[in-house]
Amino acid sequence: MQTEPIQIRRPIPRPTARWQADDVEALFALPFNELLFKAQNIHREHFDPAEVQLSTLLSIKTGGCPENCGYCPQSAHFETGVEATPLMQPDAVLAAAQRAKDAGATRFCMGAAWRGPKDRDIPRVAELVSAVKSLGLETCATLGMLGDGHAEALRDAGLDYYNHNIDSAPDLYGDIITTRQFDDRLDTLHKVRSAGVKVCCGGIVGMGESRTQRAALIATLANMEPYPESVPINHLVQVEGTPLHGLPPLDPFEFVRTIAAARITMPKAMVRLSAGRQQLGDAVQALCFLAGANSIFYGDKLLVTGNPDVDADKVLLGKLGMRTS
Ligand code: SAM
Ligand code: DTB
Ligand code: SF4
Repeated sequence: MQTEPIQIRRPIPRPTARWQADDVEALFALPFNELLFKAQNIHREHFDPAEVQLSTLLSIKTGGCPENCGYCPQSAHFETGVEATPLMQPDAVLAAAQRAKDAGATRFCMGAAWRGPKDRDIPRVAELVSAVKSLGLETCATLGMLGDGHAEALRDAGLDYYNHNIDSAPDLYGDIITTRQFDDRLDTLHKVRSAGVKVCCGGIVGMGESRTQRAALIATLANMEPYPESVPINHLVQVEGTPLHGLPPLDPFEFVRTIAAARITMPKAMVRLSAGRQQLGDAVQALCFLAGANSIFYGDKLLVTGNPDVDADKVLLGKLGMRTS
């Protein structure tokens, strides 16, 4: 009698996340020196450890934002004293970009306090992107949630990077912002990737999150396919009038650990020391470079809050023997 060959049913291989949040938390739990040693070794496989990249920010449209991000001084929901302004004119943006280039920046990031641009805003921002690109700078924009076709139009104007942060671990997001969902962020990030624009995506620490949530933030970034080319790690700048003002400060070593975890899990990304450098001070920033940070926001201002001034940064980088790339 003819018998049917036995069918061996193998389980269909499913893609597994590169990083489990538990594994990232285990990195955080390493003895500090061991974590930094591991991060520095990985850093050296991919980068010159003495090099740092400089990005300058400009707020091209400030304040009056309809979103209620609990950390943000530009939200119209909170009394922070930030005045709303219209979108800047191209000549003023070009002059700021030229100053940034003269000071040594290689990337220029334009930020707008929008929930997202309207269709009619896109040609105006595209004009700004082309103008900045014509100076030979890398261009980045952060405008909120993008609609269909926006990323493509900005790409065609010369946009190299789009910044859109996930900001927190998914399970903390709803405590910080209620006017949009975590998945809205992923949707815009998908649009940016699909258009072939490079992704700048990171988060904020010091928002009252647990270590488990810091690890989950890093794991979420590291599991993106592919992970972001640029990863800005912001230390919350507490601004009076915002709901997150008055939180107990984060232990600075936790900030350094977060940088190290980002470097280990995203070995080839530019890991940027972003908001909060003024509060961190020189010694903690030096530890962050040891932990694998290789980029900073450079210039006297972030979007509306302060940043170490250019001269102070030149002195710090000089003392550490770091070169700009
Ligand atoms: N409106 C756009 C958006 O939210 O994507 C772009 C500008 S928004 C100011 C860009 C990022 O700045 C936020 O995602 C957040 O990570 C960071 N940010 C804003 N306020 C901050 C603060 N007080 N401290 C640290 N980072 C902050
Ligand atoms: C990012 O991750 N941090 C920058 C940039 N991307 C747009 C913004 C920091 C803002 C800090 C508070 C302020 O000055 O508004
Ligand atoms: Fe608006 Fe962006 Fe600030 Fe949120 S972070 S309030 S979206 S400017």
